[in-house]
Amino acid sequence: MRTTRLSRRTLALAGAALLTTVLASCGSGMDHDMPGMNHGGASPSASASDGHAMPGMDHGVPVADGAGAPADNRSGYRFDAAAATLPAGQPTDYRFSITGPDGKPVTAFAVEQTKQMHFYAIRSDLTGFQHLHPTMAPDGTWTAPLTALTPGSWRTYASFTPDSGDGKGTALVLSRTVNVDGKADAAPLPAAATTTQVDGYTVTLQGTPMANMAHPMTVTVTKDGKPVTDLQPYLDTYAHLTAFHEGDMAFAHLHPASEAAGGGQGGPALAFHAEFPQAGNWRLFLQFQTAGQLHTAAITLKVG
Ligand SMILES: [Cu+2]
Repeated sequence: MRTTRLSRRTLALAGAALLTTVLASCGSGMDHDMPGMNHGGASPSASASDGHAMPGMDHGVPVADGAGAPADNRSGYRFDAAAATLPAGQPTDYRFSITGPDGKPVTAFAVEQTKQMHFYAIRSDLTGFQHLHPTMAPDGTWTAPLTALTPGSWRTYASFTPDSGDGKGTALVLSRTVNVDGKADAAPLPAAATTTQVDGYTVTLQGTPMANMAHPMTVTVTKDGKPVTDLQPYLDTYAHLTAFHEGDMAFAHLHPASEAAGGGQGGPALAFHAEFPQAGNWRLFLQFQTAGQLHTAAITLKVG
């Protein structure tokens, strides 16, 4: 699989419910009933909230993840892209902007996990994962330098928190489709597994998440049968875990239970708060760093 550049962040399709409220509750006091938040109809559950009252969680800004089918607008914010079609087989700049409820491009974004904008691209068969940090021009136009894309139907995701206007402090994930020219060969989704390999590392998942329930999950990294204990902070944690749902391509970001303590001594076990908004197969991408190099492991997880 393709490994892209560094990054990390918080994610999940905003707009849905549980995740949004649950994660908002561990931020800095953001209320789940704040205007502009789109809950998609579900209501928070006390048990899920309890699962988040963990020591060591400290999101610098309110984190409001949500979940649901991908959408290009939520809570009055719209994700506009310059092109609906991109060329295959070559690096391509993907330009986009976020329009706010006032109809103007948003230019003020809160920094989350060291970045104002976290951007993802993935093909409809959940291959080709890219996680980038675009740069913004003064007029609010973002440019994400995508590496070469394979032909087919793709989705892009913009994950951000406006720092002004009606939606200030509301974490959102908006998504668009984009077609890449050429004949598409869809790859079958690899079968669900609990372990996978990347760059000589073995990544093992523990936990049996259920849809719409907060659930702890642990990722363990080993190499040659030995625990890996030299994980470096990747942005502000030791690993970044994002997931995409087979079929509708819903997006989820799994929050680490604690931030990186600093230095290069993370691992081998990393705890996450797993909460998947839907049952079914999810393709997980775990990104971690050792010796200055980013590794991206992919694994299919079946959520009951
Ligand atoms: Cu990121």
